[in-house]
Amino acid sequence: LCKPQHILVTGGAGFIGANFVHWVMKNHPEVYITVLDALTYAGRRSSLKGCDESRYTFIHGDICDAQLVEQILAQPGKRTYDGRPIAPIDAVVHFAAESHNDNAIADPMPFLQTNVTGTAVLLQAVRKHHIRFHHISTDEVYGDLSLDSPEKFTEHSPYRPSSPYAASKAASDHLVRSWFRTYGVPVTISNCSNNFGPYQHVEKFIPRQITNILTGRPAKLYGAGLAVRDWIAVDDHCAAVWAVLTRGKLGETYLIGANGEHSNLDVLRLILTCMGKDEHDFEHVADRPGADRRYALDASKIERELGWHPQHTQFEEQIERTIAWYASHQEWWIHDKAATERSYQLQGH
Ligand code: NAD
Ligand code: TDX
Repeated sequence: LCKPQHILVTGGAGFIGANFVHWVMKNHPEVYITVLDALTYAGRRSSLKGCDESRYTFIHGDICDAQLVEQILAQPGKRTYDGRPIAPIDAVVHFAAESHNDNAIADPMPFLQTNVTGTAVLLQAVRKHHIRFHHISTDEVYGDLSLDSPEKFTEHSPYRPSSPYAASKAASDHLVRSWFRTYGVPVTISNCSNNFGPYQHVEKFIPRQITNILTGRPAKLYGAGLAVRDWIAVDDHCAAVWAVLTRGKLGETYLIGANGEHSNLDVLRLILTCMGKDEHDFEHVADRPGADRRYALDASKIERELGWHPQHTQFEEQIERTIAWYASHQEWWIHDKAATERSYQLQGH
C-alpha cells in the first residue's frame, strides 16, 4: 500500500492530468501536488484555476530535461509553505505525453522525444531516488479489434500498436516494465480507453464536434464513422488511477474502462441531437491512414482486485454535461479553435 503525501504529476496542465489534480485536491486534501508541465499547445495553466494555491506548486518545464527532473526529485524536503514544511515527493504520476494521433501521423518525432525519451528520463530519476512511479498509458498499445467480434483487450493481450502514437506509448510501457524487472523500481501501469469531459483539447473527437457546432462550423466525421471507441468519463479514470497508485500491486498492469462502446457515428448523432441539430447535419472527411477500427477493454481485473467501479456510466448524461461545460467555458478553448481547424484543413480532415 502506498500512502503518498506529495505527488509529482507530469502533464498536469493537460486534459486528464488537470482533471486528476482537481480530483486529488477534492478527494485527498492531505496530499500536496507538484505539477511539471511543458505547456505545449496542449497544456494550459488556466486548467488548474480554482485549485488551492497553498496545496500545489506549478513548474513549467520539460520531462526530457534530466537536470530539472533531478532537481525536482532530489529536493531535500525542506520546502515550506507559510512556514509549514512540505513533505518530499514520494510518488510520480506520469501523464505527460504527446497524445494526438493526427499530429503523430503528420510528424511522429516529438512523440518519440516526449513519450519515449521523456519516460526514460523520469524512470532514471525515480530509480535513483527510490520513488514510486505510476505510468499512464492507453488501450491503443494493443492495436485494434474487428468491428463484429465480441473480443475485448485484457492485460494479457499482445502488444500490436498500429499508429506512431500508439507505438510510442507501447515503447514507454516496455521501458517501465523493464525498469521494474531490472532495477526493481516500484512501478505500476494503467492502460485506459478513450476519455471525455472538461478541459479536453478541441482537436479531439468529442470537443471538436461540440465546438464546431458552437462556432457555426459543420461537425466532421472521419470516413463512414463505423469505428468504435470505448468511452469513459475522465473522473472515473482519475479515481481508477488513484486506486492503482495507492493499492495496486507493484510491477502490475491494470486496464481501465467503463464498457462504453459506441460507434463514432452514434456519438456524433447524439451530440447533434443534444445540441438541437438535425442528426444528419455533418460532413464526411478523410479518415486516418491505417485507422484503428475498434477498441474495447475488459476492466474486470481492477474491479475485482482493487474494488474500483466506474460511477459516471450514463453516456448521454455525461455528453450533456460535457456540452454544457464547453458552452460555458468559451474563454478556455476559443483561442485554440481557429488554428486547430486550419491544421485539420491542411490534413484533409
Ligand atoms: P493532453 O495532450 O491533453 O495533455 C498532455 C500534457 O502533457 C499537456 O499539458 C502538455 O503540455 C504536457 N506535455 C507534453 N509534452 C511534455 C513534455 N515534454 N514535458 C512536460 N510536459 C509535457 O493529453 P491527455 O489526453 O490528457 O493524455 C494524458 C495521458 O493519458 C497521456 O499519457 C495519454 O497517452 C494518456 N491517455 C489518454 C487518453 C485519452 O483519451 N485522452 C486515453 C488513455 C490514455
Ligand atoms: O473530427 C474528428 N472526427 C472523427 O470522426 C476527429 C478528431 C476524430 N474522429 C474519429 C477518429 C477516431 O476513430 O473519432 C475517433 C476518436 O478520435 P480521437 O478523439 O482523436 O481519439 P483516438 O484517436 O481514439 O485516441 C484517443 O484515445 C486514446 C486519445 O487521443 C489518445 O490519447 C488515447 O490514447
